[in-house]
Parts: sequence; C-alpha cells; structure tokens
Amino acid sequence: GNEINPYTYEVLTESARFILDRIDIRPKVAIICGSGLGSLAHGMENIVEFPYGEIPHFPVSTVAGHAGKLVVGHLAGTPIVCMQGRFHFYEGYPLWKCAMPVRVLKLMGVEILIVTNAAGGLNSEYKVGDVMLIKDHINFPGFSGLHPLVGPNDERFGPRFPPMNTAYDKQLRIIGKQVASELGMSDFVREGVYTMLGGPNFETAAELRLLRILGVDAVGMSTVPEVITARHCGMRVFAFSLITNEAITEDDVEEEASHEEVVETGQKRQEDLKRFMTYLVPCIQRE
Ligand code: NOS
Repeated sequence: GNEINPYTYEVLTESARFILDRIDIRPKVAIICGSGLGSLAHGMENIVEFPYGEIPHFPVSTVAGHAGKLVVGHLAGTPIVCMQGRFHFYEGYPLWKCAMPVRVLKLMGVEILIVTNAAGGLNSEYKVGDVMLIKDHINFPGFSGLHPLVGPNDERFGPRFPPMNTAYDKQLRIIGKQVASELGMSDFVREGVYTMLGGPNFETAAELRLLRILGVDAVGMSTVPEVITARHCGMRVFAFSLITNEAITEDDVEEEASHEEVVETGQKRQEDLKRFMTYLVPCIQRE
C-alpha cells in the first residue's frame, strides 16, 4: 500500500517510445476492454499486437477472460489502440499500477479514452445485457485513501488536486446516446452511476442494498482508477458498463453471482457491442 509509484514520467516515456517505434499510426482514441469484452478488438484491421510482457515496465494480467495485450490498428478506418486485458486491485496491484497503462497511452498521444467493464446491475430497472453509459462514479477505495494519484505529484501529468465532477464527458455521452439510437439499441442503453469496490468477492446482499441507497446503479471492481488517472492528465473519457448480472439484494436466496455468468453475458452481447463501438469510434474521433 505504501510502496512509492516507480513509474516516473521518464520510465513511462520509455514504454510509450517502445510502442511508437513499432507502429506507423498515431491513435488519438484508446479503448480498455473489460471482462469478457476483449473481442471488441476483433474487428480491427492492420493490427500490431504487444503482449504486455514485451512492453518495457508493463505489468502482466492474471484474470481469466483477459488476454493481456495492447493492440494497435484501425477500427472502421479510425486509428485506435486497444487494451485487451486490464489490471485489477484484487490481483494485488497498487492502484497506480492498475492505472499505469493510461499514462503510457497519454504519452503515446491518445486524447480520448473509452473505458468498458462488466458490472452488476443495482438499478431495479436494469436487465442483464443492458449497457450503462457511465455518467458519474463513487470512488469507494478513495474513501479509505486507496487512490491511484497518492504520492508525489508530477505536474507534467497533471495538477495535485484534479477536479472530478466533469469526469465523464457530456458531449461524448450525447454522441454515445445518438449512436445507440441510430443503431436501434436505445431500449437497452442506459445512463447511470458506477462504483468500484476492491473485490475479489462479489458483494453481500446487505452491501448491495447499501450501495443502492447511496445512488449506485452498477457495481464493479475496475475503471475508477483508470478514469481518475486519465482525467488527471487531461484525457477525455467515455465509459460504459455491460450489466452482466443482476445484484442479488434479498437474503436467503439460492442463486449466487459468478464470473461464468459475467463472461457469458459478455459473449452474448459481443456482436452488439462490436457494432456499437465500430460506429461510435469514428464519431468520437471527429469530436
Ligand atoms: N463484475 C462485478 N464486480 C462486482 N460485482 C458484480 O456484480 C460484478 N459483475 C461483474 C468479475 O466477474 C469481474 O467482472 C466485474 C468485476 O470488475 C470483476 O473484474
């Protein structure tokens, strides 16, 4: 927890330089693929792949359903860089390590970050398979001082005290909703508040009822550290959750949350999400 963040500006510049030296495009848009959503990258063309282990200073991911590579290429003609596999707090990484790739993307020239995740739906109107555009978050780990920006602040990345009330870009959300509408997806695209818990266990019924009272619509174990780090260094953020499972808030029921259900829902929605992304990315790029 108290380990000092060793990823200085100079160190991360080496990671970015390694990638830039091996590609001849300069993507302005990056995508982080959530659990079971790795196939978002499958529609890409002219790809160059970087397994995380080959990029200097990169951590390596351990969760099933996460491939662990950076993919550079085109999506619908738009240059993008895609993170297939992310780093979670529950894997044992400090939050600055979970968010480290975001700064590498920034140093590669990325301006807009699209963050995706799998999450449990708390809002009683949500159904499994819904897509929730994130309009705000509650940084639960932050309440206890677990935060990706803890430690000395390097102003070359951003300010000591970054604002976070505008984290989820309003204009990008408008575009997201327009795209959903044009693709006939409005009936399962919503907008709501995400929260991150540390995991790795799924929540108890009492915890989920607490979160619901607090105004949380979807709960997961990722995204928040990456978004905070992206906003700190001035990137614009668009994020959404795939509601992969329904929060079980009643006591004494037989059903349980499972990672299998999460991955399965991801697979069921993968074609829709690919279509959504393929249409969205060129619109966002023009922004
Ligand atoms: N995930 C969830 N995290 C918390 N609560 C949920 O209901 C939930 N559903 C999906 C676990 O399957 C993986 O998917 C997300 C978590 O971020 C975790 O990485």
